[in-house]
Amino acid sequence: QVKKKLIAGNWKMNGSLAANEALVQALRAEIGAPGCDVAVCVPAPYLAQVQALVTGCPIALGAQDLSAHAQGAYTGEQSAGMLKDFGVRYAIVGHSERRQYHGESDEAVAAKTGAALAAGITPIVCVGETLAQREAGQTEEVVRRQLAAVIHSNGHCISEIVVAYEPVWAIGTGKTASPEQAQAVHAVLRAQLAHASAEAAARVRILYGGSMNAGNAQALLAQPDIDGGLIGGAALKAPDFLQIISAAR
Ligand code: 3PY
Repeated sequence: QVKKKLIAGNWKMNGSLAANEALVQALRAEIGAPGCDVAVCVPAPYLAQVQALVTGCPIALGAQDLSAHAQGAYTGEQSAGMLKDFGVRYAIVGHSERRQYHGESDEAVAAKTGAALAAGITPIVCVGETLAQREAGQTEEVVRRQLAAVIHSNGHCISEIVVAYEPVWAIGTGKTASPEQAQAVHAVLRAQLAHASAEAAARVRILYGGSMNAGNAQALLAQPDIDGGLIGGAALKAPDFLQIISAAR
């Protein structure tokens, strides 16, 4: 059985009430019945707004992060339960911007993955190497280490996650991994999932992220182990995001 692809927009820290409404209305007007799953991962203050905007259309709501904790003295954080209250279906965890600017370790990312799974939110677990690591020939070792931490502490429900391979050197830089470069890493991740369980290898969608856009989406999505995209800048432009969704049919 062929997996349905997933196209998830990562709005990052962009948007406003007015801009979000215009963007979602433009998507709603054209999206029709997409042949893939679609999500938008929005800044936390706009979850309620976007939850209302996507009601009745095939766009799922996503968050960009969540706390590993259920509640308590964690100023500034949001729990999986709170996200569930707003209809959140997906949560990005371990985006490289969180790993880089907020010091999130592999263990922290694994704990957040567990918190999402426990609440019935699908975690989109991001892995990826820096330019220095790629040039040092460490790509495989880095992504395997990042995914291993998540598998190690969530092994029993690992087939419920989504993985996103986002080479750090391709994030927000306009540089994209070539379809062959991306496929090579996706195959490594697939093999690692297969080692955990055959079910995980078959079910887990491995998205490519890192400057996927309307121009390069088709070639990337044609690769055998690329099951969708986590889309940065192009997710903020309705025509571009719609074109990527069409490429994922
Ligand atoms: C990008 O495409 O730049 C992303 O980081 C998507 O998450």
